[in-house]
Amino acid sequence: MDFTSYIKNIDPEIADFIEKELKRQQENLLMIASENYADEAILQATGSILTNKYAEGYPGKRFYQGTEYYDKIEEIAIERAKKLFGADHANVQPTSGSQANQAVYLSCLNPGDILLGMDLSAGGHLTHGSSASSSGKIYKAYYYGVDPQTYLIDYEKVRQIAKEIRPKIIVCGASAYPRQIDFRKFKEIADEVGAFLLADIAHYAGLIAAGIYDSPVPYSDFVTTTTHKTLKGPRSGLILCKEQHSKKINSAVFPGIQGGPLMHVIAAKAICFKKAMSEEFKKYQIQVLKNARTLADALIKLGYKVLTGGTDCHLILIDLRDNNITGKDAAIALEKAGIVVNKNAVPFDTQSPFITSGIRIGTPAVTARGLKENEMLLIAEWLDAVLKNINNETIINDINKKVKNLCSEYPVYT
Ligand code: DSN
Repeated sequence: MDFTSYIKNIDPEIADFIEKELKRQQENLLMIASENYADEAILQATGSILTNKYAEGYPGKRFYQGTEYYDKIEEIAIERAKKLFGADHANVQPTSGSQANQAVYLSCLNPGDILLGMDLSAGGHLTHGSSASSSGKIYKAYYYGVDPQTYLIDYEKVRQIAKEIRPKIIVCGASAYPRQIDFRKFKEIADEVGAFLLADIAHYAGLIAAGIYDSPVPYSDFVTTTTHKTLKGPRSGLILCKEQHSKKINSAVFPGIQGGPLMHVIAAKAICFKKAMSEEFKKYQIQVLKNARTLADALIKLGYKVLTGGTDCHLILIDLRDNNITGKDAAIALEKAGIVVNKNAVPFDTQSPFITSGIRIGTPAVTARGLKENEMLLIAEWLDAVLKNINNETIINDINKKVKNLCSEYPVYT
């Protein structure tokens, strides 16, 4: 696929970096759990002439003339999102998961209201009330975590905290939690304390769309997601909600926190939702899960501490404290070998977020390029060899050659 022919003539410097990045994506095993390869049709829509126009407002009620086709595109995206997830209402304008969450808070909270979210260090997200984020600055945030023995969410503890602090909203969903979240239980707890329930499914959306991870849609007031992780669409966000919240959600997104919607990205989201309804997408998600489970089992056999003993989704978390390696050193060594993961805090981590004691590994992107269980066993061996020899250049270079060979057998963006 041609990504740079026009750019080269105008800005060879940027074209060169795009070409280099393309090569990086082709020649490495991308195993950051939140990343994926967007299909060519998605890339074409995001690079299309739809970027040229303002369309503030919503279909049928815009602030600019000339939006006839934009209305159609946004209507299609909305209908597909509703159908895909079985939701009453969809707002397809948020430009990211973070903005989707901000809009939900704006729609139903006042500054100083109480929010209960999952602790960042236990696997939650910055926008679930972290003091570094506006969600923790504007609202009064409290946190629940995981059980220190099982690393699973302790729902009784969540209930206890909720009863003590009486939140106006409970946020469930995570960036680094490998197990099924019991959304029904969260709903029970939210009802007991009269709180709204927001489920942030940014990581799990693709698996949910495919029906292999339980959906929070029936239980939640609001569901937010990104569209570029397991969902394999463009870099963007989405809000789903119950009908009674639809008006407030729309005005919280625009004019609440955003101006003109990125209509080229909304077109790409429409394509993404269409693809996510296909049998092929379901097969892909099943393979993502099989691959993550195969990798987890293989790493456990090799002696690694895979938190919770496995996974119900596309990601696994490894606690490296027993291996005497920090997450940072592990991620740097693995990248040299061509296996790109991210350092990740593990629950109750004693290292700083820049160092961490763990790594997070995801299978969406490697599955998208066609890798299956046998390749996961190879990757587990290579991970082990690198982590046991993080300062041995010869071994790391040798693994890198093997990684490049494997990637050439499963090409992307040819
Ligand atoms: N940055 C995303 C992730 O890696 O999980 C969350 O926003």
